[in-house]
Amino acid sequence: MSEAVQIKKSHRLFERAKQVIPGGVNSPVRSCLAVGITPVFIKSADGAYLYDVDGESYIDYVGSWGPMILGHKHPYVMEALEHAIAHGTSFGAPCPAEVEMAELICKTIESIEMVRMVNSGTEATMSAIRLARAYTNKSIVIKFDGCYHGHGDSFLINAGSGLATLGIASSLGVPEAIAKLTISLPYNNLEAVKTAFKEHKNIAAIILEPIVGNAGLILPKAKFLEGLRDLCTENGALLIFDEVMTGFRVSKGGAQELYKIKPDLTCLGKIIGGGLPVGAYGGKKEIMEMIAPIGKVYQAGTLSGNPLAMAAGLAQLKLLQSPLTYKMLESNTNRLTEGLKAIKSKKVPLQIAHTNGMITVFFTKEPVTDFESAKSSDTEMFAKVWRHLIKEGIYWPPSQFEAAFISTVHSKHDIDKTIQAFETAVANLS
Ligand code: HOZ
Repeated sequence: MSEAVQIKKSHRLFERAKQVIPGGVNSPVRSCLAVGITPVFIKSADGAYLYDVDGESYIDYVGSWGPMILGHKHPYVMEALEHAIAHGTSFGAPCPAEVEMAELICKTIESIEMVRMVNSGTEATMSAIRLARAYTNKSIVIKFDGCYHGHGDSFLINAGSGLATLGIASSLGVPEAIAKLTISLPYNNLEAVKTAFKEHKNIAAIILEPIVGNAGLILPKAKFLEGLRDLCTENGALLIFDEVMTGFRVSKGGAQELYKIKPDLTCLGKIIGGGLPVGAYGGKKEIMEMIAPIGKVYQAGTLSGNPLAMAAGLAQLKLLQSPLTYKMLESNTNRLTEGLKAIKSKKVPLQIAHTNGMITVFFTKEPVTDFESAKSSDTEMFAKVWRHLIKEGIYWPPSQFEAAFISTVHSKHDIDKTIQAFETAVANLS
């Protein structure tokens, strides 16, 4: 790609943006601060590709941070959206599509008997812990280091994603009284959770990404999720799975289907909006019926169940009912994983973690099993590789602490080109 052109338009936009948007971006990671360039501004997307304002194209492994399982601008999703938009953009009143959406989610994810739509994953997780606190009449929430559950006050403690990317453990502005109600423990460490339950009688819930995507990709060790399930049941706490990135991606029924664990509550997000702003939380009827207007846990939203978001999301979820989708996703993920694992370098240590549709390349000797080991990754090496990839027309997440997303429409050629670009980048490091 021609750098001169990129600097011209994207750079000019970024300069304007910085005057009126904090840091020039509406979400920190996309600023590309961690990889040492100014961001490219995207004009459009199609299939597995992003197109920037300077006319350059990129093979996209961000996929809007998860929802683009079928690629950008899928014709069926676009048609559903066009049909819905002809009827209006927002009603602030119930609409048929939200009923269909709730039915489809309850049918697909076994642990969800009732579901409430919201507008983002952040809203879903914030609402889920309020509900857990009300149901258990307890206050403390356990989360795990490196997991990210959106930017609610209770979750910004040793969190992954943008906080890890910027190298900050927690956010200013979270009152100590609220932070004190969150215990953050090492992921994959069941003993630490057992100790916490012994020390605190007031634990309302454990919330986690059953497969971590926000510290880079980290898989649960055998029996970790099962152990959490048992500890919650024994101690009268709720188990909340944040499946914003894994729901409908790692398998149709999410990580809970893959690992056969039934959480009490599940948080969903962008994937069920097909790229429009959506979130949802759901679970056992007995718990969900505590929500207003029938129960006394208050939560509301003008744009919740928005007809456009429901139309796009429903179209995507209907397509995802086909097992073929997951076979394609698996085959694409395996091709990329095997290609990257075959890269040999004596000087550059690589750890490659993957699950269906998600992958992370860590630059460390240690196997990555928790946030500490993820942080042992050489972020300078990551940044150098990233800069090579973007020059080669590959849009990889601009942070070591984010998973990359693979779609069904990445072609063999796209994937092989990506492997080749990684190989050259790694060779340049040695
Ligand atoms: N923290 C988000 C992904 N885990 C990134 C959001 C964005 O920049 O759009």
